[in-house]
Amino acid sequence: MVTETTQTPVYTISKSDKRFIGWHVFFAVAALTIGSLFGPLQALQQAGIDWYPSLDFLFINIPEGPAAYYQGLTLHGVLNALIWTTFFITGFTTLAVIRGLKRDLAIPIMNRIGFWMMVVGLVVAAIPLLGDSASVLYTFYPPMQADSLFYIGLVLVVVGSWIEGWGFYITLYRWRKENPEEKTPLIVMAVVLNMVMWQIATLGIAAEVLGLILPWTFSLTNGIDPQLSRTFFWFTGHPLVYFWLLPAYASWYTMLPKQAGGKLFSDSLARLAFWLFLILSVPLGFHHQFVDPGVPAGWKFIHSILTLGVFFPSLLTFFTVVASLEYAARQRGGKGLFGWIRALPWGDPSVAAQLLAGILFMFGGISGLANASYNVNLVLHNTTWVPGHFHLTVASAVTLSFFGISYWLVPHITDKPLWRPNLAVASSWVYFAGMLIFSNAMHTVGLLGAPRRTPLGLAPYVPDEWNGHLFRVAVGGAIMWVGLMLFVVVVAVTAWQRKRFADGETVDIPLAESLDDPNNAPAWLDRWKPWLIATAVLIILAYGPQLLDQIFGIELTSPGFDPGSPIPNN
Ligand code: HAS
Ligand code: CU1
Repeated sequence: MVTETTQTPVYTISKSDKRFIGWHVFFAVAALTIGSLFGPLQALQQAGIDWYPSLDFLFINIPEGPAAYYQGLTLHGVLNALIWTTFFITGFTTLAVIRGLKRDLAIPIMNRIGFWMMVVGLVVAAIPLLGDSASVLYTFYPPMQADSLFYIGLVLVVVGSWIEGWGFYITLYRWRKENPEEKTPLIVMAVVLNMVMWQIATLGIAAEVLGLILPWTFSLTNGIDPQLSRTFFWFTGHPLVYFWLLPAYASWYTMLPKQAGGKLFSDSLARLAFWLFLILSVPLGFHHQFVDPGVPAGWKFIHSILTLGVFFPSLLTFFTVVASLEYAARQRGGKGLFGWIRALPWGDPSVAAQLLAGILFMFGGISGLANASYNVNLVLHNTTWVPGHFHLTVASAVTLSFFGISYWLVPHITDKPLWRPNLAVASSWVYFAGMLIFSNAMHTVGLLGAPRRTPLGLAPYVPDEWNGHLFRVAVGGAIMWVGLMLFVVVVAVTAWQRKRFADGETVDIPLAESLDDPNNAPAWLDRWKPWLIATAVLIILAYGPQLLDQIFGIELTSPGFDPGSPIPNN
């Protein structure tokens, strides 16, 4: 909605769009709240304290013993890693596109259909999850087999996100037609590129679920090929992590510098980083399959090298974002080699959350480098090191950044001031402190050999030297939960309070200017076609031959297993 004033036209987002974005955030935060309940329960469980069965009244069916752990872990992974992220990202993308282009969505009904399809998918998947017939973890590796409804629900969530994506592409396409001379605003390029990458990436699980899993759960085939399923899964599973990360990067590049009181160091470098993510995010999936016997070593080597390649745009990001922050801090009077860090606006809840996210991500990046190194991976794969790594990435870089974004976004869409900003700052610090303890303990005990995806509190073989670390896992996990609940309370009270902004007062989306003029950025940084072609070519080269080999060698022989019982399903 554009309103003409005496000066320049001002763009305000319509009430109905604000409400629509609000629904995304509502479902995202609700999923995070429920999913995170299992976090401390699992962490305490590692130290031998089993409180999960006491939640019996909340669920349709809580099983006994280790099966209860797997139900909880699946709910934790699906709700936090898949639902919290996807709903928040599509909501944030909607706001970024509308506000970045200063234009309404081209076909609003399309985005609404996509969104409500995601909600239906969530409900459909929740039924078997709560009923303990889908305790297959968020990676749902066959031959573990869940109720068909679980997969159908996930398909609806993914297809819904595609439809929302199409709504964004059409909107951007129309804007480019209307504004042929202008460069796409960086924020819009970043979030739309992320949706395009996601759409290419999810072709993998589409093939896995529609081509292999659903025919198998409907008994149209006698068995499944676990190797091919895993290969399809990781075709999606790796870029999935960048689908989570890029919206956080979009905020670090295009908003955080302004919030910190400065400007983006380089618009061109930022664009380059995003294009590199488009071409490099997908063809790396075998770095999750270094120990898979069915993938030849040469392909693992190629994907290992490409993984080191995708490290590069994150290093670029490190450089550009920290340079922007330093510029801001020095504008604010910051001095010294590192002394400027104190001059950053740490009292702003949105800034504090994102700075703490970035600090934790430095450690997450380092553990990622260890994962990616083929021979080192053989030591840490399937140990608690890996969840240690991904709590520093998706549960820190991404989740804490989304806390930070929520601290201005919720006031923006509700027209209500943030409730208790000091508590909001505290939420991030508490979460940060818990994460430091938790992730350090998970990495360390992983190197000592502790397996991941295992209720160690019930295991008879735990050596004494693990116990101190497992205790730290429990303490860190419990502290993180307190921080997370503070976040939930702050945003919930903000949204539901009666108090509104006084007339004329508002919170706008904080869009940073750049030190270099975006209009001087080279034209090839604003063209989609060459980058899309490069993306397709690289994927075909890095995946094509091995994928064809596995498809032609398909063996639909494995029966399904219910993780709660050792007897095959059929
Ligand atoms: Fe990873 C496994 C390799 C990044 C998530 N990863 C996982 C799994 C998840 C995950 C969920 O190569 C487990 C999957 C499962 O269930 O089995 N990962 C990497 C590499 C990177 C990486 C090389 N991962 C991520 C991100 C994730 C994520 C991001 C989620 C969002 N990962 C692996 C590998 C495995 C793996 C193997 C398989 C392990 C196995 O064996 O199973 C890189 O992209 C990381 C690059 C990051 C950096 C850091 C840059 C730092 C920045 C901070 C700037 C600072 C600021 C603050 C802003 C180079 C940008 C300034 C503050 C001031 C105060 C000044
Ligand atoms: Cu990965």
